[in-house]
Amino acid sequence: MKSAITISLVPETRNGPFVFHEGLEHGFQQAARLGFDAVEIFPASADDLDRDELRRLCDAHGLRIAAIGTGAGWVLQKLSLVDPDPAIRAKALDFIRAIMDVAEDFGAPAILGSMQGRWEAGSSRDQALTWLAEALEILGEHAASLGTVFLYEFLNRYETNLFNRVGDSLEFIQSLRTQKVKLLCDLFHMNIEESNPADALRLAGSHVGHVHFADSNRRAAGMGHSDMASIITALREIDYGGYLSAEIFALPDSLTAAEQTIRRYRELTATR
Ligand code: LER
Ligand code: MN
Repeated sequence: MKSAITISLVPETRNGPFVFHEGLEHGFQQAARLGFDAVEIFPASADDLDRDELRRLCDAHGLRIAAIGTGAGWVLQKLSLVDPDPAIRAKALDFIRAIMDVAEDFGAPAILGSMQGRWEAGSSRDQALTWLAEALEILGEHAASLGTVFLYEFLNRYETNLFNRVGDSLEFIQSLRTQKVKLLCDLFHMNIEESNPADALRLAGSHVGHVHFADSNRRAAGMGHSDMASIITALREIDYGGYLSAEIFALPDSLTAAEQTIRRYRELTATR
């Protein structure tokens, strides 16, 4: 397993679950200093990402990009893949594809979290799931053409009414023709929704593509009451070799959250 820490470039998410908020240079510097393997970036859009700058930062700091989030399409523009308006769904797809194209240059996948949206009065769950499936087929095939995967993140019930748990999400992605959609398992959402997060990870098995490493209260691992040791055991059992990426609140502050994350990551992954 590998460690990663989040950098948000979106001022509107200052109080959201991201550790660093002071720009790429600062985030890369801190991540490298603390010994993380990679950073996960949350940009306002693909236009926020300058390939040359990212290349320079990765090389200068010896870091990789673990993944790139697309949630700002929802936060800033209210774009969703299940909006009843076809023009908005098309814009949402373009927004995500543009981020995937940059991410691919760094061997990183893009994430679909908040932009999956939710079904509202005026549409139906079945209709929303049909739109979501259509979008994931397109994005999965786009990922295949780029030689990467696409990450679908199920969220807790307060953030989406589409999929909240591994079981349903797994069944859904396995019903797709594309094989390139993997699950992003966010331990914060799982703590709310799963009866046993470790067993849920075992169920997801080889379909786990990325993990958001957060404690029960969305603080750094060790600052809440999740049983992280059992979660790491489950990830080992399924041979998970991807990232534990800290998508957490910068509490009590960015540096403390980052230091606690890497300390706990090392403790958990040191023993076999
Ligand atoms: C995105 O990764 C996520 O977990 C959502 O809760 C949006 O904050
Ligand atoms: Mn997440």
